[in-house]
Amino acid sequence: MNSIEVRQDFPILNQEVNGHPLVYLDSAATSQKPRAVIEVLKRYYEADNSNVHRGVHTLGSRATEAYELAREKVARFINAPSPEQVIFTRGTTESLNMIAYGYARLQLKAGDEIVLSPSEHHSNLIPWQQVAKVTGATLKYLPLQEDGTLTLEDVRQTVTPATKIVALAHVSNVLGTIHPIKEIAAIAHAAGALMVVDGAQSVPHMPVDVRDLDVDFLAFSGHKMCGPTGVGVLYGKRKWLEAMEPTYFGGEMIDIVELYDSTWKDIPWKFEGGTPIIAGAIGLGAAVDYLTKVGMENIQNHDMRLATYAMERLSELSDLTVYGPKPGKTRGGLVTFNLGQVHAHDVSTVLDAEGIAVRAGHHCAQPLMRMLGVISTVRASFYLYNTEADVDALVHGLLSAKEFFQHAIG
Ligand code: C6P
Repeated sequence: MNSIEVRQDFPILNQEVNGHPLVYLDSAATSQKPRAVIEVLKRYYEADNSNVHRGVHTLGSRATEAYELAREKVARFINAPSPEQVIFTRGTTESLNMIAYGYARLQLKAGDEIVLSPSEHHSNLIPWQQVAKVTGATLKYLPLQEDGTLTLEDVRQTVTPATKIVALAHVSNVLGTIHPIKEIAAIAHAAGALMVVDGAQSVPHMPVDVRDLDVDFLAFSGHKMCGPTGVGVLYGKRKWLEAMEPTYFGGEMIDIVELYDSTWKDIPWKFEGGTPIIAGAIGLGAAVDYLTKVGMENIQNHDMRLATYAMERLSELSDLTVYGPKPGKTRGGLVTFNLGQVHAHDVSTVLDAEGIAVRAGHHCAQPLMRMLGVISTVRASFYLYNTEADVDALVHGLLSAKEFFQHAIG
């Protein structure tokens, strides 16, 4: 994979910001979109736009065919046993809430346990807090090692026969740690619990095979994997999806409606009430085609190589605290750090003046920030279109920030 060639597929990267060539290092927040995806969206709206599963006119059939084909592409991408196990949602947040609301809220009771890690994104934390509140179930947190990793021994100690759900991010959006989901799923299953995986930061960056990992549910977002905003995926094992209640009731998801009761369609349609995210799903199908063409293993190797290079280059800078796995240890394609006591927003503002886009803040992981003893961090995240030159630009920008805030760093 040649990231310099890949960059040509992303028109947005070819611009200057604040008088400097744009260096986009915020793909963990949202990725940029290749021309192939933009063109498919344009073509859809110019030629095929229509509602799906309703009219029998030609445009309606074309839109329905394209929408269902996108489902097949996504199913193949994660090696789901069937397309019916792929539900289009608005994103990871909605997918996780649907599991919590439509499955866990109805199945769990007082005395049951939900096991999480303290580094979860709020989207994989607050829905479980809500489930615990209404069912009387208990939240249990796995201990995190200093570098943000989990040990399987701790997982074995924490998961008990009372555990009904283990819900974890595959890759942390703050620390870049990659959790051993396959091994954790085996421990969860041995205890009779379900494995729910937040794949927001893994599915875009590495091959994810739901059958190999043997996960019960997987949630991810289209916009972080070259697809449009507003579309995401909920994958589930058939038996759990069949047991799960819809979250949204209305048009399209029904079988028979009577005055006092109604019945639902089969999966996946019972979960897609109302006009679904048609263009979004078709755009996500195009994104999956694009990523498959580049090769997910190539992308994974590329992102990890850039993170390793960034760790090396950042170690040249004094006054920088880098969080997560130590140099030489496996990490996903991102680095999170602070410059002395300077607020992350201030560092980010100086970087922006040099055309460098990073994310600053608590990254929707406030409990983790508290564990790290900070209120915010700066995060640079990499994707297939980033190059070593982008990392060099980041280091240059951080040197400028150091100079600018020398008085605060001391
Ligand atoms: N993290 C980040 O900058 P949505 O917003 O529904 O597409 O994804 C939510 C989400 C869930 N889990 C993880 C691990 C995530 O990283 C995210 C999104 C972005 O880190 C925006 S807060």
